Amino acid sequence: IFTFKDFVEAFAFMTKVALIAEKMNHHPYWSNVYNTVTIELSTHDAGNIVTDKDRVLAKAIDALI
Ligand code: H2B
Repeated sequence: IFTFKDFVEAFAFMTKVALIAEKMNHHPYWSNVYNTVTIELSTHDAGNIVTDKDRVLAKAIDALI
């Protein structure tokens, strides 16, 4: 769960994550309410388990913070 100052900051973060996700062809299950972004990472192709793809994406997301 990531919390930001306001919606603009939260959505700017989501935009950055979206570009990384698309580049990786690995897309998060997430939600946004105002200044909060909730992300749950799993690999659907592998039956919704956590794989190295999720770990790599998680690290890339954390590096944005
Ligand atoms: N994202 C996630 N989180 N898991 C996947 O298994 C996955 C994905 N597979 N993005 C990709 C797209 C696949 O469905 C497409 C067809 O490449």
